[in-house]
Amino acid sequence: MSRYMEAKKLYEALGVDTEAALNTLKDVTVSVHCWQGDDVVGFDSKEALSGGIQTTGNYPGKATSPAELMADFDKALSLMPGKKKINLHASYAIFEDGEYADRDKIEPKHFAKWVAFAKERGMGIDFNPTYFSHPMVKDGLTLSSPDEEVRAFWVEHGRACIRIAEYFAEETGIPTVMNIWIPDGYKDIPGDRMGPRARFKKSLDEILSIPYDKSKVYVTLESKVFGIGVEAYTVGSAEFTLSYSTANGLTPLMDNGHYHPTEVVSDKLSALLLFNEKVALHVTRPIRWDSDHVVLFDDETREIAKEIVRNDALDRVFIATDYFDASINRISAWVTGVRNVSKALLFALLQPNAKLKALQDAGNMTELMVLQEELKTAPFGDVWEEFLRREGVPADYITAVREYEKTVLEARA
Ligand code: RNT
Ligand code: ZN
Repeated sequence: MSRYMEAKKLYEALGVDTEAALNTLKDVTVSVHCWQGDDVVGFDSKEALSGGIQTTGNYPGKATSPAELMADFDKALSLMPGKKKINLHASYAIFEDGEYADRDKIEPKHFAKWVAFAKERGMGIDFNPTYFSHPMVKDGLTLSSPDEEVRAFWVEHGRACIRIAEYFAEETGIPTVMNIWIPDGYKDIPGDRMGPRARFKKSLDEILSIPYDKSKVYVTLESKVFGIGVEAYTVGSAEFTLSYSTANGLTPLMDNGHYHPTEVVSDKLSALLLFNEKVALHVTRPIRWDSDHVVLFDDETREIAKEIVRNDALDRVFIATDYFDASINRISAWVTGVRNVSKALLFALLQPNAKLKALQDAGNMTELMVLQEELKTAPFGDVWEEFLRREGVPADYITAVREYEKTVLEARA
């Protein structure tokens, strides 16, 4: 009997249907961030990465043009099982023949190549206005700036991005998630905490006042507790973004690197799911701070996946990855992190969730602990390998990554 067939039997004894799990997983979409491929640099400006986010490392071979980024993304995609979307930032606009448009003036046509790329692969596109790495970020501020010229510039950027997001949805036939995150904040104790938040609120109102089809574009708002250089205060705090989302019919987005280190997103999901039709996630791995390490198959990633699965919310949670490691092979980083999101979802789908709930409701915490521990060493790997086999994706991906490194990445100057 094959290892999968044995695993299937063992899971059956635990009350778990592995076939149902595999069938569900193959239809779950994960939105893959494009910015792992070039250390969040983009194509529209020569500015260094700013906004309190940082890539560290100098691994050779990063993509420096649209053609390279697309080729690398393709390579990574070929090693990832399951359905995918591509998640772009506005800074990845593609200008041709010497033309250029600043962020307040970008148009759908500057993303036509990405649309062609996505359509050829049957993928949808998610989108992000880029409120960092740009000279109009003044004193670290964008939509909350007291300088009207700065604030107006970034409002126009937000509006331009909504139009582009709608174009993506129309072209691909798949709704676009457009996530707003601003880096605004202060390094040290502010003299006014409400003023910047009031201006951010006004800016969001102005951006969202343009008409757009809410069944095609889901605007999400991402919170953050602190960043490098904005340690004392961030304008887009959790309370601000949640309140704004709820009051204005947006979708809240939680990045699991954006909370105090002992807070966990896995515990927040059920609460948000009770009050929101949709919830969005940036799955990342913070080590001691919002360090954006490659996602691993670790406890919190599994716990997040369990909350999505056992609350029957696979079609209500927009799952996206958000990390950037420049110290290792970037294709490997991409594939490892995204595969781990799928792996965690499979792990969650292989839990006897009804049984676990029943044990809890019966107050039987003893057996709940014992069963949860037993499940950790159930033959999960055999079911995962079966998923890869059915998806036509190799279990060993480092061989393909090394081959690509030799033939493509090392040839880059
Ligand atoms: C920053 C946020 C944000 C960015 C990307 C590049 O802390 O997590 O989502 O990482 O938009
Ligand atoms: Zn994020």
